[in-house]
Amino acid sequence: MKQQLEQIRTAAMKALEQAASPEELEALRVQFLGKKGELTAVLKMMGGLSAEERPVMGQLANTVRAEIEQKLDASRNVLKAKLLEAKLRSETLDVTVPGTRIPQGHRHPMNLALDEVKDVFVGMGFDIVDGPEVELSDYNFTRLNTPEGHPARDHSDTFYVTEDDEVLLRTQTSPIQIRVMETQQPPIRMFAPGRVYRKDEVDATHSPMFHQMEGLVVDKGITMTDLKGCLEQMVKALYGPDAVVRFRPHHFPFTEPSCEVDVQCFECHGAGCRTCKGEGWIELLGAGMVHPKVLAGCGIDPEVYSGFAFGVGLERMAMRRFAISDMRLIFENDVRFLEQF
Ligand code: 2NL
Repeated sequence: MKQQLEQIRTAAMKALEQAASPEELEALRVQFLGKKGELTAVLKMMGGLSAEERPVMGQLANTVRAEIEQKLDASRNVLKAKLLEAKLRSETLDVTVPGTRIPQGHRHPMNLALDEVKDVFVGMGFDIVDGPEVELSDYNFTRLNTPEGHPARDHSDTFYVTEDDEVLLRTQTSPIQIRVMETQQPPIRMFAPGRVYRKDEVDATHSPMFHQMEGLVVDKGITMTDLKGCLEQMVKALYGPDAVVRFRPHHFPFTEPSCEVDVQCFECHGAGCRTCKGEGWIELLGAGMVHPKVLAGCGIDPEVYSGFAFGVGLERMAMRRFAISDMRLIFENDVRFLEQF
């Protein structure tokens, strides 16, 4: 029996030394010390021993059990330390490894151009206002002194949404201003950029969806002088303090008088070149004094108040600003194009 106990001790010590995981250790504990384990099996045979031998073997068995338990604890601790070390090693962070560069986007050239213009008018105290793209014909045309039968209302030019032609995709940003004048008494100083829609075929200078920006000032005593000063200020802010501005008579149904505003060609200074197509001038925008009928139609007394308004095409402005030759590039969103800005 003594020999058996010694064997169990030797086998247990060797096995515990070699155990590689907590699961293995547990299996060994069951194998040697468990209820059906080897040590228990030997102790069960104690009954067959003599009275002198029994306490001696009992003590030896207890010593072996204690030694195995001690070794189990020791092995457990060694394993734990090893596992921790391995975990730490596998999770080390090398702070000197170069980071992964995350590609960063940027603003679209249209937004860059719009922001420049917005800044000018915010600087002059204008509110930036938004409005619906699906509009009433009434707001888009009739109240802008463009009655039924006017060519601008033709089905070949306008996307109507309803059979009765009462609802459409706005063809200009002016209805935003009608909505403001209708709900707000002067003084009004507002700037309204947004998408507009017209039935145009796509080519280098046309798109069925494009962007306009319109400005409106209404107050007591507003005159053509205010219009000229304000727009001259805008052109100089965008094209430099030496820019030369020209006002040319024109016609719009919603303004009277109306004009178009040109800037002297910044390439040839008026001589005529490719940039200005030999004209010496580049057309920038349309403007005018708000028609009294339009003011009255919004509940603003034209005997008391007057105002000026202007409209600019944003694509044309962005194309000039960034020397973009084809409008389709603006909408296609080819990254090879966008990356240039
Ligand atoms: C252009 C010309 C213009 C306006 C827009 C306007 C709006 C109201 C009343 C009167 Cl509510 N006028 N807008 C006035 C003159 C010209 O746009 O060539 N746009 C691209």
